[in-house]
Amino acid sequence: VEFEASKIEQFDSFVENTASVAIFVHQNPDGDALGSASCFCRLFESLGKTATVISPNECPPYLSFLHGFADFVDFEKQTTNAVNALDKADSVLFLDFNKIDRIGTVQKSLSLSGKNTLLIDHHPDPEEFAEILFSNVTVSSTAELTFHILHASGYWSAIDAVAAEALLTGIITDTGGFSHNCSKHATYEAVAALLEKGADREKIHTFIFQSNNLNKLQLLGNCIGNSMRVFPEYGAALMTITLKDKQIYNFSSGDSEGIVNYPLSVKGINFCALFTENEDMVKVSFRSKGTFPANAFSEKYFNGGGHLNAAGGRVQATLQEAIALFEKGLSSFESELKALLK
Ligand SMILES: [Mn+2]
Repeated sequence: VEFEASKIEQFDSFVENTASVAIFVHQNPDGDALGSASCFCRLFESLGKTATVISPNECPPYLSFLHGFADFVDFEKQTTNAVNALDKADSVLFLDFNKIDRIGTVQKSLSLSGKNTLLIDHHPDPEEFAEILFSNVTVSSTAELTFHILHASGYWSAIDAVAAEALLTGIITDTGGFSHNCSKHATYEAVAALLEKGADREKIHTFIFQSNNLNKLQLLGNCIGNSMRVFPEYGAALMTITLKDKQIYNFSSGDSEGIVNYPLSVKGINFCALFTENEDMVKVSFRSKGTFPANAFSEKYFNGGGHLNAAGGRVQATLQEAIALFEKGLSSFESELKALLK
């Protein structure tokens, strides 16, 4: 991953000119967003600067091993803290999202005038809401892109094992433990350099993939065993988590992480969706194999977007209406879906 020298100079002066930074991640932040945020937190602290990570909503407890997690500010629950941190900040860093509405209602409190702003992201077609934009869709994750920037910058020597571990967490989670979005050698160069810094891969693996609670495993069982509907003619499948399921399985945010991927393990299923029912809307996650554009499907029917093989969206409708919309979408993408079945 190459950068123009002037871009790296911009990054270096962003860090240098920062005394206090507010770091924003997207709603329902994942290991990539919070891993990248945690790395920057550590870096700014080690340089004697103040960093506050602000999440639009709750940070999932499975990531609580990340450095600084206890101090990450949940905008919904700690609005005053978040607004104070933003007021004090002379710089704002946006991580792992391409559209400003990914931070939800936080937008209303976000005044950027007089502040230095930087966006680092790997989603396609970013809006230009920051002065300095690092956007690259060929990398596995924002964490990997952050690595390449830091490695090219004057700050690589300031990265310690703690910061490296946070970045490795982002790479591991966004690739599903090195199963997707990781066919480029640059990803492994990043991994090698982070291991050399002392990042503990086994520890991350244990926290991310071997710290399940029983409810979560049983929710997965319900999704696959009871809720799954297969559409063999399209090579597609859907699963649901209803409000009632949330009660039964004592659902908390992050519990559905990874569930959407399971139908793709079946030969002949190339596209799948997980519908999560909420009081006011239905949230949908999509996964696909090969060339099928999960992002275009989500954009057209579910006000969403994302990557070719991993996308998300939402719709203000009942669960039944959302499923009907999915079926309508399948028939409109019939030729693309059937091409993959040959
Ligand atoms: Mn990401």
